[in-house]
Amino acid sequence: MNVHTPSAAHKAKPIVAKDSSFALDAIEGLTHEPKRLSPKYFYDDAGSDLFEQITRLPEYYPTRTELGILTERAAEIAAAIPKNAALVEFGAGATTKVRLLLASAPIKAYVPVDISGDFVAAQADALRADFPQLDVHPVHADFTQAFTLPDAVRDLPKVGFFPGSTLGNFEPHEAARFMRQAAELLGRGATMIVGVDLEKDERVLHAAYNDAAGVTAKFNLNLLVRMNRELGANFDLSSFVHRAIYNREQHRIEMHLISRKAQAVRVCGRTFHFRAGESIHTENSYKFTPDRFRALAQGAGWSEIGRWSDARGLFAVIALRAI
Ligand code: AVI
Repeated sequence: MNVHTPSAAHKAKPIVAKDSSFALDAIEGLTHEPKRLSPKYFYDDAGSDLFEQITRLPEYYPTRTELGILTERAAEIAAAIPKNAALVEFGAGATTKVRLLLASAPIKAYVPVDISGDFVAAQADALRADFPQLDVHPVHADFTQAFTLPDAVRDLPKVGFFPGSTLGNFEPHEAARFMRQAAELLGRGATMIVGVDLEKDERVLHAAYNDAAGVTAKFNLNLLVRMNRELGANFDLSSFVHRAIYNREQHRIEMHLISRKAQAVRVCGRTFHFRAGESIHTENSYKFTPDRFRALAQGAGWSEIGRWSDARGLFAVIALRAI
């Protein structure tokens, strides 16, 4: 799976060819038993807008809790950042979070890395205007794959930034691989600041992914809307329902789209059969205890140097050092 930090700027795509990665992944996922689709396809224009709405829902605590930590503990977090550092953000979402770091830490250069070249360029321009002393070097790349940093930041101390608990949308082996690649990219002695959603009362988790206004349901169902538009599919939205459950053994929220009845659906010119009650598994969102996160980071070459949490212990901002 290949998750990108959600942003509202990923442009609407025209109808895609049947051999596009979306088409190939959809066919593979709907053929798989149990059926599945990658959450990376949530974020078309409509999905990115819906995600923005999710971040403002009363039940969805992660975004506002992380922002609270970054604001209230700014001085301590800044102390973990070396002078004249290059800050490398994996996935360039809204600039709200990075602005908090830029305002409080001695950062010389900012390197936003995102698969959407247009978006990352627009974001870079906005930051250049507001932080005229800052060198901004956008990189247009898929941050889950190997890429190189701009020459201009080669000699600066490196700080990775991966907020938003997006790491939780990776499978555990993918999270470990991403963290290992980040350690190699940033180099020994580098710092990494990661937003981590913590394991908590299941009722809080359940509410966050089953909001009363139904925005998360719309966000999940938008995958079907997208397949209808881009893959010539004929999903009837009223015959699928959103379900989010907490899988305690796997420490993760699972999102599913459940078929309300036995039905056949056409996607990319092929027919896929659904049983009544059958699921398409669309997302995992892993939750960590501090110990489990520390073990994951350590196995990938990082040691923890700081951890800041909210009073309720919902979310943590964790600073790591590459060893
Ligand atoms: C982007 N990611 C961290 C969100 C999450 O909480 O796992 C995506 C999301 N899915 C449903 N609501 C929000």
